[in-house]
Amino acid sequence: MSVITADFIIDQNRARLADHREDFDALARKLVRRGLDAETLVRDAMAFAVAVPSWGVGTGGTRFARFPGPGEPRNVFDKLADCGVINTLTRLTPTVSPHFPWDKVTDYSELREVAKSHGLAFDAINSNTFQDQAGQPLSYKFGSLTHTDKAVREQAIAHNIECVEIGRALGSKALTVWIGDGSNFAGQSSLARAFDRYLDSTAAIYRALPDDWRMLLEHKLFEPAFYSTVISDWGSSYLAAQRLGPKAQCLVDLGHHAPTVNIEQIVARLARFGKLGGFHFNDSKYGDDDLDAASVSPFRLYLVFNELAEATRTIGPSFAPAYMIDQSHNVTDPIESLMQSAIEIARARAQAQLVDAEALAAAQEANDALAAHRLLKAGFLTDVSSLIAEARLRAGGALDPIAAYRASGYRAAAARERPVVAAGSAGIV
Ligand code: RM4
Ligand code: MN
Ligand code: MN
Repeated sequence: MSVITADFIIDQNRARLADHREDFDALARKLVRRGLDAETLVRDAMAFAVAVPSWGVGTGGTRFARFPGPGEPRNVFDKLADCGVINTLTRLTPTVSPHFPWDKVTDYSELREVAKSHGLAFDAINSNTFQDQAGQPLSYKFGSLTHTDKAVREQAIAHNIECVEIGRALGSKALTVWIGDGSNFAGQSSLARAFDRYLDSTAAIYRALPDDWRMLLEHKLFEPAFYSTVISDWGSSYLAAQRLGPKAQCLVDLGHHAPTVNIEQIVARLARFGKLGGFHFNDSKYGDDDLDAASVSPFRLYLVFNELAEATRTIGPSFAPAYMIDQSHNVTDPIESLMQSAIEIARARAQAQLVDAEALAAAQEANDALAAHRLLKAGFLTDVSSLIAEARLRAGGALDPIAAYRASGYRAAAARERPVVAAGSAGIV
């Protein structure tokens, strides 16, 4: 498999270096006029990282079809190789968030070593009780952790506990629990009892969680259930996290809300009460929850990071939500999409650091709505491309990761080495 070397990246950067210097120097001068130090901001940008989802490097699909791309990963080892490319070029994604049983292997210390050889470690483990696996004794057709049958619930609990065990071997410190449980008909299931069963089942998983682990409860408005979803919103996940205890926190997947919901406000609330555990970054317009981050609403992503910057200022360094991407790539090369998304996430974060928090607070106190709005928007209106590119450059990454990736011929080499996966199957992820 073709490896993207440091020399290749240096070579790729050479032709872009003079333009980059000019842009970065101009931005640094502009920032000085605003009382900001570019050097500090670059160092701050270099400290940022976001995990990539192991499932994101394969081509996704819809309910209607899946159109596989060339050189798709055939197994978790291929996935790690692809994730390694993303981090090598962007220097933003040193961890991978795996999904089980999709990424199951027999030897997890080997998997950890292979990840390490690609410069990667593992972030939050995702359990999967929204599908039936071959040979599985009991079906999740009517639910998993909230199923009416205790035996099904126990099977789902056991799977989550197994995920924790795997996670320990992989060096992870968090378990993300998303379930598809819900109903398609009014009256099909008891809304009250289904939530009670969720509390009981998650309590059993919680008891098996190591002390230094977090359990991230992920809510989703709808799909695959279309009438009711057990953990449909942040209220439900907050109630459960509150009931479970300090190791349980809420995970905000940006795509899991109704189109007009004020997500940044949810972020502010959860952070304020110590229950903001992590993110799944992506974007959405209507019902699809897995479009590329910032491809539809970059301003919303910026507003989310503005709340995160505010929470960091008030709470301090102990505030450390897990940042992960969760996307499904149907029409792009997944490696390109994930690199682009990681860069857009880093951009929104860097922009949010430019807000003059004191002046903003003063304008808010004085009820000067327009001044407050202009102060808030100042970061979003600043082009920080060269700042985040400088952070990448200093970390050994590419000035233009997507151009470098295209020049590397990685996908063509992967296509030669990895036989085409059979077409025609549908699937959301
Ligand atoms: C769900 C949810 C979960 C992800 C699966 C694949 O919609 O976002 O986080 O694990 O998709
Ligand atoms: Mn998600
Ligand atoms: Mn989703």
